[in-house]
Amino acid sequence: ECIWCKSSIRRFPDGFQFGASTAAYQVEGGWSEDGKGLSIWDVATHMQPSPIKDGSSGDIAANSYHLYKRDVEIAKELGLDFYRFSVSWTRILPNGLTNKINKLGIAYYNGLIDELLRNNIKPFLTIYHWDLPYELQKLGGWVNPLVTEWFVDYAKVLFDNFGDRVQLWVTINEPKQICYEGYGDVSKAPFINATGIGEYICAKNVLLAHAKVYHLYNDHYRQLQNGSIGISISCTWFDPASDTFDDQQGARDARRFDWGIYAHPIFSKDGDFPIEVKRNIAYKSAEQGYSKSRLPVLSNSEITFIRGSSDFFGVNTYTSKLAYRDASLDEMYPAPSYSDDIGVVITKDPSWPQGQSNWLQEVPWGFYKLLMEIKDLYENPLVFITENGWSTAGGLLDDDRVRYYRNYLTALLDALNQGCNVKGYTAWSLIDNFEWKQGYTEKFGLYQVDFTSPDLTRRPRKSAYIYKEIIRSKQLDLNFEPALEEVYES
Ligand code: GBH
Repeated sequence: ECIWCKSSIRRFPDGFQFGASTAAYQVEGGWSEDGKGLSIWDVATHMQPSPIKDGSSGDIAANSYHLYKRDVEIAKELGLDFYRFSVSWTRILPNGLTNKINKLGIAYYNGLIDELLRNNIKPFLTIYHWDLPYELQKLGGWVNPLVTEWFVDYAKVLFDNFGDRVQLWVTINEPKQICYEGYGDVSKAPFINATGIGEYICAKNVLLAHAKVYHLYNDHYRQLQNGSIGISISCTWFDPASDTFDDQQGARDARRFDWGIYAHPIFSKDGDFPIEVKRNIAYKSAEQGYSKSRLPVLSNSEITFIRGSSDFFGVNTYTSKLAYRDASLDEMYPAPSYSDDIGVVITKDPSWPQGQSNWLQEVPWGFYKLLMEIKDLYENPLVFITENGWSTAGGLLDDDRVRYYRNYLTALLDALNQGCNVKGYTAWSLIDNFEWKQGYTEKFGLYQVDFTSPDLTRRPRKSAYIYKEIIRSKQLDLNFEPALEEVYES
């Protein structure tokens, strides 16, 4: 029975916050303007042959570097409580390190933050959303343990310059995408193929970098600046493909590897990596002849340092998958590899609605189960949904995105009814943008951006009117329809 498709009008709790998100490299453009240094994505998108599907780049993107006032106007039109954006590390520190602080970079974000505050919209600042300084990548990037110090030095500059006005912070966006996609499966810059080893070294460094910045804020800024700081972890729900014990265990292991490896050390009572992850990797490593586990150890002091280092759990979630165990798995994946370590086969149900992104299926009950498991595993932490959204090929009449948002928000309301402590929801994305390796072929915006027009015109989609009404009324009315002339004539 469908628990999420009840049709009555349902209300969000008082104080529930709504926002929308973007990330610097995906919207800003201005890639070499005003003293900005090169990031790994600037370098990646200029490689020949291009690793990007349509050969495009974020050189100009949605040109938010120059059009940020229009972006804030859009946030205002939608009635957002907050706008989540990220800072480009090399716009602030062109070489990655603090020997040179770029005043014009600071000025850009001051302009954006002040414009938001003038419009009564809270700035929600992500310190790192994947655009590592290229100079630091030359030194190994996220697999060099020194990255934790580079990251702290950078974050300090942000707290010093923006912390008087910014009270919502995310340290790092989506550790798995940084580590596994960047150092495991070559689907994100820096495209280093070291699966089975690289993503685990990265995982430890990301956790320590995050925790150091949390403690920096906690010890030196919180009292004066009075904000909240957390981390955003991408969470996919993996459901067992059958109800056998094996498949249930397999799906659980898939969840532990996907997000538990990052969430457990921070949010669980005991800290450290999940037992399932430690056990699988240790077992396979021994079998493969390694002298110790390929998963780095967290020492007792590191466990203590990381545990509890977040004021909230930022959940980025889009989709679900099915997982099952298979006896012939040994031949299926290379060893060592992340997929081999998990030990499951991943599929999807062909009946699930499909987005424009091949990985994206609409499974609202998976969102509900995810929130319930986070509540159970981590003693009902404060949760912010920091990303959730749907891709299309384009067009203003995005009825499938409308359906997705309504069904996911219904699942969220169901989870709130069960006592989940979710305080806010963030749509990905405010506007169409550069979708990493997919270039501009997948659109996530509530507002369409016309990338062929010189002024990168933004226009609201149907989903923007729907979201706006949800925010205005603080309720979900499945029968609300905006006037279609409005959608076409805007
Ligand atoms: C987010 O990443 C990013 O933060 C954002 O920059 C990006 O534009 C946005 O999403 C849209 O992609 O189901 O096992 O096949 C989300 C990354 C990649 C996470 C696909 C879930 C599916 C894994 N997602 N992944 S699986």
